[in-house]
Amino acid sequence: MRTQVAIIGAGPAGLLLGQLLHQAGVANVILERSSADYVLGRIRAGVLEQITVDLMEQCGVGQRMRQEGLAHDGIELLFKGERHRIDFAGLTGGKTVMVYGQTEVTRDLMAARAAAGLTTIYEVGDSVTLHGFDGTAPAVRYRKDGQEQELQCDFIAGCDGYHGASRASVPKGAVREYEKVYPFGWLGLLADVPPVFHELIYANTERGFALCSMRSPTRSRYYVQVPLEEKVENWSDEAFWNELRSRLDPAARDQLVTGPSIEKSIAPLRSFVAEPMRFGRLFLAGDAAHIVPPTGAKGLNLAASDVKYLSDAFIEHYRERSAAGLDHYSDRALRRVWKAERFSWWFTSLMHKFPGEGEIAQKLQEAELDYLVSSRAASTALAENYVGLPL
Ligand code: RFL
Ligand code: PHB
Repeated sequence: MRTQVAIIGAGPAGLLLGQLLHQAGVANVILERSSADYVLGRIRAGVLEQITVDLMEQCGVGQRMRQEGLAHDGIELLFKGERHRIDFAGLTGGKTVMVYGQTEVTRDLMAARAAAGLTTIYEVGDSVTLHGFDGTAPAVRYRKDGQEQELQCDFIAGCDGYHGASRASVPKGAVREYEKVYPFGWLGLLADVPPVFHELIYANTERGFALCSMRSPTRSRYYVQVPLEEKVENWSDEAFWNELRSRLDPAARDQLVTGPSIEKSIAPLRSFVAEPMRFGRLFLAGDAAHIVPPTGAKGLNLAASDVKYLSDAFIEHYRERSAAGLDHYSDRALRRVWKAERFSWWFTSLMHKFPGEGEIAQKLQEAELDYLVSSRAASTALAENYVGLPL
């Protein structure tokens, strides 16, 4: 089999790239380790920047998002037992974010891909190997239904997440990796109960961080910070609700509606960047190249901005026979990546309890939060990063 761009991974990065390329007449095939249902079953991101919303529209998959997504023009910060609003729209000249789950983004993109008759090969397991990307004739080999197959291509797009095969195929000396692992995780719970509040609440408490988010007016997503070694089996739904309640302000505590969990999982928190994001004819995008802790809601949005830069570069290559966009891809993407890394690290550091740091750390965080909500300059810095820096 032969195609122009071989895409590894059918997460948001791979699916979005495939759709943008297809719309510009660039042929592509996606190889995915797992099944479509498995990919859809992972509960992850919930907040889309306008840039991501615009890309979904550009792909022709904006309709359901427009109907069911929830536009949010602010968030609430809870500290010292009180909530303070950050007015995104007022501080950024009307900018907002969209609450629409990653599962729905992925579902819409998968449906559009199937409707366009594009090839996605699911369930190739860990068989994918990358060849010849340092030369002019790259290829991807994989096993499907017990048969060895080869996909020849002009370029490979590695959209296969943090644990994927793409970055792992690059010779060790050619890539520099920067990493910070945080000493805690997020225990998340999804339930069909109305959200405690119509906006997201980010809470700094002496018991640790908590986040109240949502997927719809009837489906809530909540997180509490837990020690890194914590096991999800040790958390009954009741224990989760009690812990969450203990981290809320009295008004939110009164409003909290609990119910059985649909999903419960623990995510570790990490900051990670691989430089560069291009190796000959292999280009990395999304979590394959970088990870942010989820506090800033940036992971999916960075995958989207990478894909915007990369699809523009591929399209320019095929239309104009120009390598300029491809040559600039890594530098352009990394500039935006590092700013989102900085923001996510800062917001994580401000909102979480770090083991062993003592009472002074809590006091310093509270002083910074107090400054943040009382200074227009500081609030604006938070708002403009949260809604997304320009492309
Ligand atoms: P994905 O989604 O990991 O998709 C990669 C795909 O590649 C497949 N794959 C392979 N395929 C073939 N061969 C191999 N060898 C392969 N290895 C892997 C995988 O099966 C998978 O289908 O990466 P992508 O597309 O780059 O998308 C990135 C986002 O998923 C991620 O950044 C976000 O989920 C991060 N994130 C959030 N981002 C936001 O923008 N806003 C948020 O509110 C937000 N909240 C979150 C989050 C991530 C979280 N967790 C669980 C880490 C909340 C949480 C709790
Ligand atoms: C979510 O709804 O899953 C979510 C929202 C905001 C974040 C992280 C996760 O910062």
